[in-house]
Amino acid sequence: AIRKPMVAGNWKMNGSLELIKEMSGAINNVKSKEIDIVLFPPFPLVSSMVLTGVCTGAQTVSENEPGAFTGEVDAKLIKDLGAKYVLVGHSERRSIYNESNTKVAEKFARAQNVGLIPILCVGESETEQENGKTELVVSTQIDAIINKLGVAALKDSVIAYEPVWAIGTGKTASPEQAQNVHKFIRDKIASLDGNLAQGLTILYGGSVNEKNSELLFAQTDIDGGLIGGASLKADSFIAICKSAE
Ligand code: G2H
Repeated sequence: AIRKPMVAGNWKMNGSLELIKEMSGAINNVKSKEIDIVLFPPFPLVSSMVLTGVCTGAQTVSENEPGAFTGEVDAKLIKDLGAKYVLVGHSERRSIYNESNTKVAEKFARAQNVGLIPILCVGESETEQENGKTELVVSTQIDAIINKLGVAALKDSVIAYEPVWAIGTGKTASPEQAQNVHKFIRDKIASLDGNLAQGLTILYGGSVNEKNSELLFAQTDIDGGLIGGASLKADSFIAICKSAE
């Protein structure tokens, strides 16, 4: 493959020190040079995860510089703790915490400013999908970044396509369905910068498990996965990682 596969585990508001121990042990056992494995624990566990040697990311970040923003977390601090990645615009942040495309673009910019690699999450809702709006929604979400920062900003980033109707629902996009959207995303970016598009890692997320991961990851434009529920169980997560090799 031209692009190195990536498997990212988004723990959401789950996890514990015990789970870090169990999961890092399992991941450090795999020691695959062929795939990038990254875990996204809740903020209080970021340091502990970094110390295990497992590549670590945060689940969101403040768009602001340090200041009076009670409860928010500064990107520079996340970077200084040793994290490498940060999710921006996860659908739960967009829907539950009303993060707009504008705000997501600000978070993306702030993350890159301090040297974190943003993973931009995009995806359409069930109604949008039923109304044939998938490409429009995904396109608008990506344009929010390109319009603010230019297409070159996507070079040091990852995109995760997560159809909202497939998140935590047990419904997964079929490999063909997902491949079509991934190809749409890559072609869209290729129309602005071909090399950048060829090198861009695009992950699929939404009810990925050890049974469906292999076929999804086998698609030309799917470079790995963003895994929620199945990243909380070592057996499942390791099996998913191996299916990306
Ligand atoms: C989508 C995904 C991980 P799950 O949110 O970000 O979660 O695999 O549980 O659908």
